[in-house]
Amino acid sequence: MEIGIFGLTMSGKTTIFSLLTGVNLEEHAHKNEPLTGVAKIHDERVERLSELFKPKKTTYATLSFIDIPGYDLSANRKEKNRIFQFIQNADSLLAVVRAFESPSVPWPPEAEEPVKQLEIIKSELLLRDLEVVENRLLRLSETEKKKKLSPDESAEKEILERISQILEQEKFVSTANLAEEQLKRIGSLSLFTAKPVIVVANLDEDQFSTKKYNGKEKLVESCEENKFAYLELSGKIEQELNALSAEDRELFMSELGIEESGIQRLSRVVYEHVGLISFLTVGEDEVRAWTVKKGATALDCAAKVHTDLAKRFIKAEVISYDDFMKAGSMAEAKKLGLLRLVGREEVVHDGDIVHIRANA
Ligand SMILES: Nc1nc2c(ncn2[C@@H]2O[C@H](COP(=O)(O)OP(=O)(O)OP(=O)(O)O)[C@@H](O)[C@H]2O)c(=O)[nH]1
Ligand SMILES: [Mg+2]
Repeated sequence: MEIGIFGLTMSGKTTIFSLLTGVNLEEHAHKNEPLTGVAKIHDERVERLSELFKPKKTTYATLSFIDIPGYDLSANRKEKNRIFQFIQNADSLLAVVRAFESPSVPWPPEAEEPVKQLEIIKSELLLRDLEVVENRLLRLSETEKKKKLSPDESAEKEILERISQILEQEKFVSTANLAEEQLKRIGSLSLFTAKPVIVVANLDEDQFSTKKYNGKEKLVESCEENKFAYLELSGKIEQELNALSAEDRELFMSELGIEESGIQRLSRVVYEHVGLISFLTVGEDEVRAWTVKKGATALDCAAKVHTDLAKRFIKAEVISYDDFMKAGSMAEAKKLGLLRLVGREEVVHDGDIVHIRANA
């Protein structure tokens, strides 16, 4: 799963990327090449479990991010296509819009309001998809002139016609509630508007403390309409937080009235919005969060840990994080009957502690 960070130039993409991934900002600011990095998903449950088990190793879930070069409104077709290529490879998009005002950071005048920036981003994505869909439909209609379409081709044509209507109404494919099977048929087109989108408004310190900026209502409304996740943070404040010792950071955060940093929050929002959950494994060797898709079964979890474990699967012992913390230990949880023994088809939920029983 790779998340592409996308937005107009000078919106703070690289700042956010470097805070998420720890990749050094100075070396990469304003480079015109994409950068990939891995972000740790902040998870208090892992922290608490690690305090309890004191394992040799503690492993958090991670997500990969790509810092895509800024989308320059005045760039030529070739450059735009190059950027589209990076978007195409991403599974979901983190759209950064800039609300912070800084005379020292130049800004394209036609894009000042955050909602305007999001509109520009949206229309570029919509237009690109429309072009891809129309091209494909054209090809299918040419085939149809020569011979009868195969059942697969007919089904594809039908769904593409529907998508073309959706796009013409300036709606994202992700809002159309298409069935998994329909989406699979058009998977190879890698439609941009079918990808989950998370919008981050990058605020300055004042805006962050007052929770206000120009055009906020319109931006929030647009995110709701399009089913984009929406989140506010301040790249500047996050950078300052990042530079502090753990102790000073807590002090600064309590002054700001926040419990977790914006970047920690962002990592979790992205994780949830793209449909991922964590199951946990515990023990003296390692406490670990593992990433699976929502709806994953006990067998999927076994396969995640090791293919071999899935082959040898007998049963899984499952307990929710909250139940476990209530009990305080596995022995106590067992006594209280909180530990469930489940089969391979059982759906696992976010925060479940899972232990796979397997044949030797
Ligand atoms: N005042 C203020 N400046 C910021 C904030 N976030 C980023 N900046 C500054 O804005 C400039 C651009 O930030 P980047 O993170 O490089 O922006 P970008 O979107 O990656 O830019 P391009 O890659 O050139 O498109 C830098 O000088 C940052 O220091 C913020 O929250 N407040
Ligand atoms: Mg950048």
